[in-house]
Formats: sequence, structure tokens, C-alpha cells
Amino acid sequence: MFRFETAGESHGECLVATLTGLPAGIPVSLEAVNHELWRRQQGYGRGGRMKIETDRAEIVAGVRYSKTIGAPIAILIQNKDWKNWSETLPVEQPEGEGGDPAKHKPVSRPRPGHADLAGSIKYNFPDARYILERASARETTARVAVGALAKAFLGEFGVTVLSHVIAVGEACLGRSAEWDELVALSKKDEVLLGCVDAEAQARMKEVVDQAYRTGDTVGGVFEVVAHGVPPGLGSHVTWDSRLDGRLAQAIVSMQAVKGVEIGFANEGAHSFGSKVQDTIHYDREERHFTRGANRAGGLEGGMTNGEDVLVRGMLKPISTLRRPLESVDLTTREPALAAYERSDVCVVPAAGVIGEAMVAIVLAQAFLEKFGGDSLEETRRNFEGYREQVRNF
Ligand code: EPS
Repeated sequence: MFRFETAGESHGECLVATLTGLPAGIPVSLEAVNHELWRRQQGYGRGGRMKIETDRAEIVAGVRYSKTIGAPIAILIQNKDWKNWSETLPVEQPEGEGGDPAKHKPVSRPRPGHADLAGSIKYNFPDARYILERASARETTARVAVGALAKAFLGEFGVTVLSHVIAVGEACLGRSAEWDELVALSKKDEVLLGCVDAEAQARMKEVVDQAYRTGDTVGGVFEVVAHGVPPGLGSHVTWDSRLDGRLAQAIVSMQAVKGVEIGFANEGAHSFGSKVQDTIHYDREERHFTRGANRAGGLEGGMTNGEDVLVRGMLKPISTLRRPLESVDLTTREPALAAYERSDVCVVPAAGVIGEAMVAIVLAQAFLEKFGGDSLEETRRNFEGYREQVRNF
């Protein structure tokens, strides 16, 4: 089974990911992994940290001569900022330290919307420092590195996963994007807000500028599109094999994501069945089924249906505000303004890249459940056999 774990704190030594279950023989390019990490760091509205870090993956296990060997893969990504935090977050108790509490950079005024308060209560910490260190979206660097390997695997079977931004605050794209537009967007050197439409993007930028001006933050909606997905990944037979549910979990597990939409779920909920379902047609010459639209987002009955998989994530505005909200001081229990730590104003394009990684991981899992294989050749044989079956259906 393809599974992964991450470790690492925002200002710790490094981020770590391990993943198991990828077959042997998948070509891995460090440049491609690092390009994904670069994409995650981009976007108008990022904070000062992105000027410090240039995220680079170091693969220390499971890949040899640019190919997976079937063994667990281990990835490290150094935090350059660690050198500024080594005295604040040491692994070992320093000798004779009763010490200067300020050195520990305690966060005693929890930010509304952040993990700070719930985490401090749950772990019984006097302040939220260790909670925010792990809750931080910096952890998604490790997810994106894992996602890059999932993408490399899926790419062997003609599956590509991309994303774009469809809303920043109230500024919306207001139309669907063509696949070619997403490909062109993914090749750009300047990401700005990751929107395929220049006019909509300019409106999005105004919203971010307004948030900068007012010490606020702004959220939005990203859409992940997986293209070239075969029909039949996931299943209708059990609740936990339904792929739409698994994708939803993967997306909502992302920091600051509060909602998920598969296809045009929201519109569908306000419409009639006759307007929502994607009609079925048959092309006799090509001998395959076609659909009148893709409002289902490529998923019916918890299975892929061969159309593009469309998954949207709704990102709330980042909870660290330069103009902080009301909170309570954990030490005195007196009213106090929430803590401010250097943060981002808008991260919707980066969230799209992280969403791509999560969708690629879930699709790779479902793909390997269906086709299995310890080597890429074995997976390919199984996949080709199924493709033949689908062609002859
Ligand atoms: C970061 C995401 C955000 C940044 C962080 C780097 O993390 P959080 O979810 O904790 O707000 O603010 O940068 C810092 C913690 C910092 O010190 O600037 C990321 O995606 O890499």
C-alpha cells in the first residue's frame, strides 16, 4: 500500500517525509521534485519566510540511479531559518538551563482560527509554541515532495495533475478553465495568483493589496484537475473505498482548508436533477462513451468515470493577522490581542500546488490498489490488461 508520513516543525532543523509502496523502476528527477517545491513557495501574498527559504529535497533512501527501488523512500528538506531558532528549540535540555524564558519565544495569546488554543489545552502546554510549530503549513513542503513522486508514478500512465485559483476573497474567475490553460499556467515563471484569466487575476491582486493595506488576510478557492485518469479507480462498494470521500479527506487535511467540493457540488445542490447530471452518449466510430458535461467532476458512485477529476478546496483566510483579533492571555487569563508571528497574507496559489500533491497521492494509492505491482513493468502489464478490457467493453 502507498502510504506516507511527515515529520518536522516550522522552525526545526528540517522537514522529513517517508513513503512506502511505490513500485521499483519509477524514474525520479530531483529537479522535478524541486520544481514542485519552488511552485509551492510562489504566489502574491506570501510572507518574509519565502525570502529565507529555497526549498530543496534531499532523497536519502529508496531511489538509486534516478529510479525507485521499491524500498521506503526518505526525503529531507532543510529549514534555512533553523539557524535563527536553534537556541529556541534545542533537542536537548541545555546544561544548567533554568534560563531566560523569553528565549523560548512562548506564544501565550492564542490566535483565533489557529490550532494554538485547542492544541495547548489538549497537550497541556503552558503556551502554544510547540503547537504552532507543528500545525504550521510549512509541513506541506514535505507533502509536496511526496506528491512529486506520486506525480512521477502517475505520469507513467498518462495521468497529469494541475491546479489553478478560481477565487481570492470576493474576486472570482467566473468561468471554467481549459486544460491547455492549466498546462500553460504550470509553465509560467511568475505565478502571481495562479489564475488563468489576466483580468480576474488583476481583481484578485487588488483584494490581496487591500488585505496588505489593512493588516488583514484573505482566503479563496483553488481547483485541482487530474487529466487522463482511467475509469474505475475507487469503488462504490464500501464507504472507505469511495474515492470522492478519500479525496475530500486529503484536501480538508490541508492547513487552513475548511471546505471541499467535487465537481460542481455547490451549484448542483441549488439546481434540479435534469440540469445537474452529465448525460451519457456513445461514439460508435471511436467505440467509447462520451458525456454531455463534467459537472460530476469525474467521479460517480465513488469511482472515476474517465472524465477529468475536479476537486476544489476552500481556504479560509490565514489566522495570523497583523491587526490581531481579541483573545485571552493564557498566563493571566486577561483579555489580550492575539499573538502575531511573521506570516502570509494570501496562500491560495500555494494551496493549489499542495492540493495537487494530495490529489496525486490519493490517485496513486487508488491506482496501486487496482493494478498493484512491485515493479513498474508489472503495474504496467496489469494496467494494459485492464485498458484492453475497457476497450472491449
Ligand atoms: C510557511 C507557511 C506559513 C508561513 C511559514 C512558512 O506557516 P504558518 O501556517 O505557520 O503560518 O508563515 O513561515 C513561518 C513560520 C515564518 O517564520 O515566517 C510555508 O508554507 O513554508
